[in-house]
Amino acid sequence: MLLYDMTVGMNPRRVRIFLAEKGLTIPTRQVDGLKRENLTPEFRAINSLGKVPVLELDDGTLLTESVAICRYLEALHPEKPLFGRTNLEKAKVDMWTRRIEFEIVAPIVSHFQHTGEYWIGRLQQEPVCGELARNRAFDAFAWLDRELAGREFIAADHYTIADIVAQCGFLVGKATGTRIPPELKELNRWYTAVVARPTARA
Ligand SMILES: N[C@@H](CCC(=O)N[C@@H](CS)C(=O)NCC(=O)O)C(=O)O
Repeated sequence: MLLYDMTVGMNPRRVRIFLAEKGLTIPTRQVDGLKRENLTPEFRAINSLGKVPVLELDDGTLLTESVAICRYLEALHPEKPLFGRTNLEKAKVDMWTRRIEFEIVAPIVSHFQHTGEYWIGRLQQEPVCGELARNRAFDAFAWLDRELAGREFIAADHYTIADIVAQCGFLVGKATGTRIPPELKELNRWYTAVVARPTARA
């Protein structure tokens, strides 16, 4: 197996944290986004969308999408389940992972894409869309803060892929102008705990 990785990227970080939580290591190859290595014809032959992560299997199969890669690795290494244990827990982990992707991560990324220097010349930037995304992000942060009252983790009574997806999103927000407001006590309590895990810097 070979993992195409980008150290600063949010989505490859999900896979690295997932691997670290499982105690697994996979050979990696760095793709430099600043040098636009992800947009070369060679890399587009690996992922036509020009995005990382990509997991290349020993038979040459190419798997993209960070959560799909993690799900495949979970099937190979079920110990320390990060996608839920029971049928109901698995459904809840799915539910929360999707809620986090759409409600939390999407506006954080959209704000970054419409305002960040990295995206100049890569995407059409509209400052007003950045502002709307920022407002949407903060509304969603307040919603998640309310949801987390009395709960240690997002989807289950233990750490799951939903927490990983969320913490990687908030890390992007911290660097790009959608940091968690200090008054959101539950969300800050959860975030402080997940980023203190030994795997958070993977
Ligand atoms: N939905 C995909 C998103 C992949 C993605 O957007 N990757 C980013 C890194 S975080 C990327 O390759 N960005 C480079 C670019 O678009 O220039 C996933 O979950 O893997």
